[in-house]
Amino acid sequence: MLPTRPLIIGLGQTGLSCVHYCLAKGVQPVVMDTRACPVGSEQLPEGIERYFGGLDLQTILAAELIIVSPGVPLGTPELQAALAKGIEIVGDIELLVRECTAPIIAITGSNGKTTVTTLLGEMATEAGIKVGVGGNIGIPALSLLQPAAPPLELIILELSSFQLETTPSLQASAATVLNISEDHLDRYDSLAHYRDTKLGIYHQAQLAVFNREDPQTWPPQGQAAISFGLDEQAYGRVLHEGELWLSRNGQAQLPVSALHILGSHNQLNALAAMALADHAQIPVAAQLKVLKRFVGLPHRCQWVGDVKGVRWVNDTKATNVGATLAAIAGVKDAIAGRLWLIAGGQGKGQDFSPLIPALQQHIATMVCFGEDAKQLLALADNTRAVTDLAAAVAWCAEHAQPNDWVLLAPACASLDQYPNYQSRGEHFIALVEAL
Ligand code: UMA
Ligand code: ADP
Repeated sequence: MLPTRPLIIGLGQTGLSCVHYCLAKGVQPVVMDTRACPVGSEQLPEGIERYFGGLDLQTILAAELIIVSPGVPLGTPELQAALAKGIEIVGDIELLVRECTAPIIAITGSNGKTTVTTLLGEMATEAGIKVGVGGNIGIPALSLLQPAAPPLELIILELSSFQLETTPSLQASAATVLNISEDHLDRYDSLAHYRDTKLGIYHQAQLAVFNREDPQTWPPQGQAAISFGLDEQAYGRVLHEGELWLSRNGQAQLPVSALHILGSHNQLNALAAMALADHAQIPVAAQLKVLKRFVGLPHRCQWVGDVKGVRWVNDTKATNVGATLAAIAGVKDAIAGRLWLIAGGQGKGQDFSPLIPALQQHIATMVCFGEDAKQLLALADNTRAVTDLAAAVAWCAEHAQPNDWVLLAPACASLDQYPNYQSRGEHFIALVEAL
């Protein structure tokens, strides 16, 4: 039950979906946002009480329930004051799970969430299941609750650590943490804090699906669990008819060569999707059909074009070091010439040093731009500073030779120079097309 005047903090996609949810429940929310003119304000229905340009402590402390957007940290002093006063603070995902009766499959991890969420959603659709897919993938979860539509049989949620912080009642049918590598350390005080928040996804889940190669993803002892990895166990890989196949309990299912998505990280993504799909009783035929046709998502190791014999690849979604390393590992064996890397932006407090071995072994030059370029430049000698992405593309176009590849995999968020990672990727594509 919602109180009569819930307070929504943060407009944007999530806040707007919460406004519509409250109105559908016959409740008038109050909206607050630190920005003077927040994204989404033009879509806010007239008559909704609003406070823009800062957080009003008096209104916050008078609230019975606060619904907070994922981008607003719980550590914000005004929210801490509300918690200290015993005011309940939840996120949109909590409202969804309190309401919906369909089983929920919940997916988190530092990287691969959107790929696995999309694969699983397509598998369910292929099997004729009425499925709703939402969450951090960019579809606010509450928009899945459509009273007029036939009820959903399955809900698949991509969840960020921010969303998990405010979802205490998630009791997923199956939940996975795909992998853990450094990210969002501007919001968490340590990697352990970030990891523990992610592992909250397993709380009261019927089945935990974990990455046996990454101990940071392992669920608590005693929880029902199944693993995926690159060896022969459970969901894994076997040698069959002279090549590697994805496998289930040692039984070959699909040759790795039949996948269009590159790299062993994407094989792990496929195996995680299979494990979750089995739990959701999605037939194997539907799983394999989707795995065979899936060509990957835009902005993730996306082939942009070949110009004068040089291949250009857009992996703007590599917003942390783990994703950049996965992208390099995924493409390196396919390259006859050299690999040029474009990186930089906001580092979010990450340690960039895990890039050093890859820079030494696989990269001709890393061309760096953006707010945290200095930290990247300090990693190795084969680095080069430029002012922006346009200059990076121009420099690589000048130096790369036929058979070389140029990879945009920034290891950083884009927000110092772009509204989001997509805009950075689209700018890159436009720059390459103009060469
Ligand atoms: N805001 C404040 N004060 C703050 C911070 C934000 O008032 O201190 C306001 C902003 O002005 C904004 C509003 O809060 O108007 C909402 O911001 P939001 O950042 O929560 O954005 P949404 O549009 O609601 O998008 C969110 C997720 N954003 C974040 O977690 C930062 C989207 O994930 C998600 O797709 C969407 O909900 C739907 O569920 C994006 C993301 O970057 C893709 N996620 C991070 C990631 O993947 O690494 C976690
Ligand atoms: P997320 O939604 O978690 O950001 P995506 O599927 O959008 O994940 O992929 C984001 C980036 O992470 C891409 O750049 C991709 O190359 C890389 N990536 C995808 N899957 C994995 C994985 N399993 N391990 C490491 N990196 C990955």
